[in-house]
Amino acid sequence: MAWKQMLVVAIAVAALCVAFLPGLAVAMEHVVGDDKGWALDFNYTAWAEGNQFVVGDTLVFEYGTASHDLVEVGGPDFLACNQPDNAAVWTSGLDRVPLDKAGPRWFFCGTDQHCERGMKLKITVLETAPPAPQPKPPLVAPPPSSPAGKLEAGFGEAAAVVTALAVAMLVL
Ligand SMILES: *[C@@H]1O[C@H](CO)[C@@H](O)[C@H](O)[C@H]1NC(C)=O
Ligand SMILES: [Cu+2]
Repeated sequence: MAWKQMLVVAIAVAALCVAFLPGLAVAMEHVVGDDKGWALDFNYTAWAEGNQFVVGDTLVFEYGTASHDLVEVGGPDFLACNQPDNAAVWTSGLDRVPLDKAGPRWFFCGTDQHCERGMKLKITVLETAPPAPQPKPPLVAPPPSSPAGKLEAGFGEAAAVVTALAVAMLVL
């Protein structure tokens, strides 16, 4: 393949990426507990409900190492606040936990009775980010042009790609 053709293909791929970028998720860092960090007297259940966790994201636990640590366990040990010998333990005070697989993860503080006092976090990691919520439909009946509107939106993306290709060919 000539280098010019290869360049056109590369530009087309780049244009496609840009056209569909809004649909791609960006890896997120979640500071557990927000400004409260990893601490007592915070409802981590409610915090988890207000966040979305996707594979590739990272949990960041911030805490004073004199008072707290971080332990990851399985579901039954989480319920019982039991720290088995083989549990993963972090103690840096600024622990970054990569969410590398989908499914539930269970964490608690292994200090004193902190787990029993609610210093525990269960999250569910999603394989991919769910689609952004659609805007609420208007209360009045939707105009009959709705499907055409969708078609136009799709056409807009296709047009962007075609335009990028045309520009690429003109330039080369
Ligand atoms: C924490 O928040 C969850 C969800 O909002 C709620 O069901 C639960 O009762 C709260 N726990 C405490 C100890 O307030
Ligand atoms: Cu603690």
